[in-house]
Amino acid sequence: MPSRSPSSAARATPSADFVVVANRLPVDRVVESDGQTGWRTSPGGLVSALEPVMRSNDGAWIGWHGNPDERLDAFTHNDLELVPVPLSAQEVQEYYEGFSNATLWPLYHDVIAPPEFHREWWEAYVAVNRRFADRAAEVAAEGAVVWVQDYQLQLVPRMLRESRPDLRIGFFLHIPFPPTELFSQIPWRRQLLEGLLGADLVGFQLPEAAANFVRLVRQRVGYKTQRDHITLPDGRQVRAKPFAISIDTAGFEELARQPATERRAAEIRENLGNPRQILLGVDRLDYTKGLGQRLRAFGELLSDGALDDNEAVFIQVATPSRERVDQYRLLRDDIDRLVGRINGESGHIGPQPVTYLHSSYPRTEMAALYRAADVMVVTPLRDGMNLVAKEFVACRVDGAGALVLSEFAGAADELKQAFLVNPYDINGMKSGMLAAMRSDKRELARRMRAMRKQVTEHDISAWADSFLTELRREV
Ligand code: ADQ
Repeated sequence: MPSRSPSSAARATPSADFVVVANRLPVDRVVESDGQTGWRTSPGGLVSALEPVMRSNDGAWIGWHGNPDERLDAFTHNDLELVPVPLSAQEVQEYYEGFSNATLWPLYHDVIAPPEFHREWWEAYVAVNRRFADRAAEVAAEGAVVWVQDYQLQLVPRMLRESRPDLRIGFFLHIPFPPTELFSQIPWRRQLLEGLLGADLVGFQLPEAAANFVRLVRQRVGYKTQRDHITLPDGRQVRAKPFAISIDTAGFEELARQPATERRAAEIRENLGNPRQILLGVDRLDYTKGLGQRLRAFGELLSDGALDDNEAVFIQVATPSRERVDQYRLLRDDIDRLVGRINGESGHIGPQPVTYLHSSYPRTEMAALYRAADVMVVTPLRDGMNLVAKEFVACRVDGAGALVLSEFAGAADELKQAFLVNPYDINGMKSGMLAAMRSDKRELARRMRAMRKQVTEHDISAWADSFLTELRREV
């Protein structure tokens, strides 16, 4: 249920033993039917994973509330202490859209798009990181655990340690951490490394990312390193380790098992004209996700005649994101054109080969889509993890369905029984999709069983527990 406007629950700055610091608060503003504004918890695994830890530890969550040029007091929502950090419209442009999403994001994703370097953006990034660190310093109780999230806040650990050496500070990077050759392009590379070194534990999705970080620290900062340990000149130890993020597996399974979900999945298939094969893609509209390559491969399977017109359809859900960043606007036009071309060339009357959807869906609809699909196609050019792949597997309570997965998604490390493809190799993707469509049921069930075991044993609460246990461990 949305809670009433923040003022009704506004309170003095809390004092918390467990503090999460993230770019966004885990709530979205909603306007109710009576015109009043309130808050609704945003969907997403991170908040549900951290909620129990927050409740049992007097937790607080620090983050931007999503509206520029507005100051808000701390407030509670569903018993969670939320501490808003204000951002001006110019800061949103320079710190968030600029340095975070047009410098760091492309650079950390293999420079798929060229990163832009602007000194004003960097200055805004420093100023905003300072504001988050100052707020965390006010909110954290003596000896508290503070967990800083993601690439927007890499300077916070050091800033916070300088003012609050009593704290235990963890940092987790949700996106890839690049190899030294790419990271070294950043004019402010040393400051970023030193920012992260303010933490006791720096977590990454994959072992290679942790190794990249340790190597960079040795080369660029000159500190002593031994495997995943870094020793600072004052003797303090920093650990860099992998923690592959996951999903609320049981929650997705439960949704997928509901009769209403099964009915909806059947209805989706029927609306598409009962094709033999439904292929599905679900992504934020982002150039890292490899949407163009994937659709091109599918289009060629149709135009080559490898697939009959009525044999297979592709549902691509692509939620627009970061629409004020130029590269995202260009991508949207490209994909619109590509979908139009594939559908235009199909030359038959009836359901179109590609159903292209921009909407955001509730979890129940996502579960129905995952259950309706025969082949889930997840082909990012680079992805820290990719939760969609894991959600699909969790929803296949029927043991059916095939996953085509890019080697360059973090999830490929765990979901080894997927049909693994190189998204830059269009012929390889065509063969991967065909193999997934043509495999017999027993082969698919064998693969799915192994993948389901992986996501069941490694869910999001196991991820949060292992990070926090490692963070609290004395070294
Ligand atoms: P993202 O790049 O956003 O995350 P991903 O891991 O796939 O990518 O998560 C997307 C989430 O949004 C999924 O939970 C999915 O269900 C949901 N979603 C997508 N489209 C939707 C729609 N139309 N309607 C409703 N929900 C939708 C970043 C990194 C990833 C990393 C995660 C977590 O880029 O590599 O896995 O953080 O660390």
